[in-house]
Amino acid sequence: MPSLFDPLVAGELKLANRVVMAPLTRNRSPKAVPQPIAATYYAQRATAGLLITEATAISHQGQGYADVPGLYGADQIEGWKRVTGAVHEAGGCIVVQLWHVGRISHTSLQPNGGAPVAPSAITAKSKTYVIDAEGKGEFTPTSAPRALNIEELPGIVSDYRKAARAAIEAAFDGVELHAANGYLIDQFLRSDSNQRTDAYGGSIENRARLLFEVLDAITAEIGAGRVGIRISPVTPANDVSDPNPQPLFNYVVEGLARYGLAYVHVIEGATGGARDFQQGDAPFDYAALKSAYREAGGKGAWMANNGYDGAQAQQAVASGQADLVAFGKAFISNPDLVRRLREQAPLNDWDQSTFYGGGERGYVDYPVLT
Ligand code: 8OZ
Repeated sequence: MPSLFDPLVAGELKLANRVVMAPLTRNRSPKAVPQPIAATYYAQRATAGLLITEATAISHQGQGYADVPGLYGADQIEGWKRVTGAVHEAGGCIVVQLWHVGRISHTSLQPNGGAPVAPSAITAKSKTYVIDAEGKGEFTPTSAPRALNIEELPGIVSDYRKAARAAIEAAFDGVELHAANGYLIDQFLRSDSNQRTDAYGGSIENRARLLFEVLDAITAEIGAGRVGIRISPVTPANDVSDPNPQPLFNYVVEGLARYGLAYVHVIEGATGGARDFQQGDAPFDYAALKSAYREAGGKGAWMANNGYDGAQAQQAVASGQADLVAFGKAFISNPDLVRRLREQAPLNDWDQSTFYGGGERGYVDYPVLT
């Protein structure tokens, strides 16, 4: 029986164990550039089998929160090089999560103060995080978006491609495509936020078109074995919904099977909330989702996420339900989470007030076991 603490090869990624650090937004990158302290933060957690960075904007247009990092300028690549260098020095493996927020943004964060972009001009009932002139962070309603013109989509695909290239320049081991949590790609997938009448709206095939065009571009650029993807079939995060998620996401994973990806990362239920959260008439069947992927020939590692504790994660891996399990908040407060899970040691509590923005406190000062 496989254990959470066994090594795993996922595509081109060689992982020391099955414990993954989930992507976690921390808002500590002024001007979208990761600071030296980010190298300390990630290196402290390098005993994870895989580190997935916080969501990282592929372009200025793709940014939706204050002080989140990007991966489209030379200074950002230099900032990330410090992180990858420190993680590799500590023996870790790290991929960067590629992010375009779509409509989850604010005019103050967009190029020339413009409207955020979306599949359709529908405002999300959601909030974003901005920092005011005095440096105080606050959550504020997202701005009304404008619908993307079909001629603009190749430019967005190209931005993803360039970010994947930049990831390799910055010495990342690979990338994770963020197709979850109600951001741009998920806005295209779900019928409530996508009311387009062109080739990118309507049918499931049309709504998934942008996702596959982006994957075509990224995998051509850096090789599919260095690419993972994150999906969240039923999350209501950022005001997305679909009345019939099972056929939609079964279609998505069947399409993923043809690439030879490193992994498929699935948020079960409501992001950061209930794992049995439901959209549509029936509970979502995650086992059926995984079977659809495997039956279509998908060989990537299957990564489960959302509120697993150590025993549940071990059980998921031992039973074959998942190959990898990603932990979020527990990794913020336990840099040595792998050791603590292995020794069944108590975990430090997290301090929610230091999740978004700030400095060292709640970032690099959580204690490890002695
Ligand atoms: C929390 C706060 C801001 C962004 C996600 C990137 O949900 C995020 C995010 C989470 O995927």
